[in-house]
Amino acid sequence: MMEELSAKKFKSDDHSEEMVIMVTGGRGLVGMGLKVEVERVPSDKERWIFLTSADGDLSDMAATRVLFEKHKPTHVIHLAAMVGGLFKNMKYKLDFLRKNLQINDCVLQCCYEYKVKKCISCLSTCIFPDKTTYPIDETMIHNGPPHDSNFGYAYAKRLIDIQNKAYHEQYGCHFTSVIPTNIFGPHDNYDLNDSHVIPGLIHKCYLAKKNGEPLTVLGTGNALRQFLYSKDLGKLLIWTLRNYEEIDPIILSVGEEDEVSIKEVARMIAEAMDFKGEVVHDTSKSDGQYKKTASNAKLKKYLPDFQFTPIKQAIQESVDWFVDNFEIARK
Ligand code: NAP
Ligand code: GFB
Repeated sequence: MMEELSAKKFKSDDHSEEMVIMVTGGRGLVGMGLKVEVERVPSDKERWIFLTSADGDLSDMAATRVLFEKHKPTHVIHLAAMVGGLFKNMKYKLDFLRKNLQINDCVLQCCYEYKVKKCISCLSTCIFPDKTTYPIDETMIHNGPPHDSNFGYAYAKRLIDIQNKAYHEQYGCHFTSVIPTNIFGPHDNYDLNDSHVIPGLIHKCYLAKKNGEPLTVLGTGNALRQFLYSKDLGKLLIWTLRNYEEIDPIILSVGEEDEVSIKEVARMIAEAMDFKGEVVHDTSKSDGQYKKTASNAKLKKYLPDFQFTPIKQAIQESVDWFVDNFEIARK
């Protein structure tokens, strides 16, 4: 079977037939941000399938093949992954490594076997070398070890870039990747211990307001991050699907000037929640990587006029979503 799949059979630019776009991890934070955008600007030529883990375990090759056989996607946006914030990454380094290696191997191999014309996977700016110069750009992924707090996740994600290159060079596959920064928005994971900082602080602030207690921010609050709203990422993923032809990855990030401290983010969340109580810092907890300032110059070259949602507005929308959907939110 491997022999039959020659490079010339992959025609990533042939959009004459209907595109069947299968999104793995379609019910997660990024998947739901993408879905909102797909529904806002539908195209007759595109049929979208948003998979959930209930549809099949993508760390299992047989189950993954069943999904590809059933849906016969022409395009795949691969979002499914074991995901978590700093503290979950610190606790489960081996699980992050193994689970994500397994999922990525199953999905990319099936994309090859089922002649998928284009696959877009999701890396993260936390996978870049810890000791580096700033700003980080797309050429620097493999230049040195990642921050120790999340090396399991980081190495599994780095290997997607290597897999994409190898599938391209050996079989001519058009598999590429995007590199978003720290993402937030509606449908996030609001778990109090394992989530990323924005959903974690939104949930804590909600409880602090309800119970008349202080809001506890973990760490010093001095760490710096570039945050990306899931709805903006949804728009950028559709652009990537329709327009981005490189195998090499592209960083999807707000500008370097839009980097904010965790302290500032906590303040914005408290304001959006109309929380008037005390904000305290538990400095016994880790700050993680101090910063991972990324350049969005490549993105800006392709899309000079792209407008990111202002962070205050995006945080307000995310807080409102959480308050309105408290009962059903993942937490
Ligand atoms: P998420 O909300 O946790 O969504 C990930 C989804 O993957 C989950 O909804 C889960 O499906 C699915 N999944 C996990 N294991 C699976 C398995 N074995 N089989 C099938 N499906 C499985 O995470 P996200 O934030 O949307 O992340 C999407 C992508 O963006 C990931 O590749 C992540 O690494 C990347 N990324 C995220 C961030 C961030 O800050 N969140 C930053 C950079 C990159 P169910 O919900 O149905 O169980
Ligand atoms: O979003 P986050 O967990 O991940 O943010 P990273 C961690 C930063 O927020 C640290 C501070 O500086 C924490 O000290 N922080 C303050 C909190 N309060 C909280 C809280 O209640 N919860 C959390 N989680 N943090 C992740 C990587 O790094 O970035 C992942 O570990 C992933 O692999 C993600 O790729 C994008 O930005 O530090």
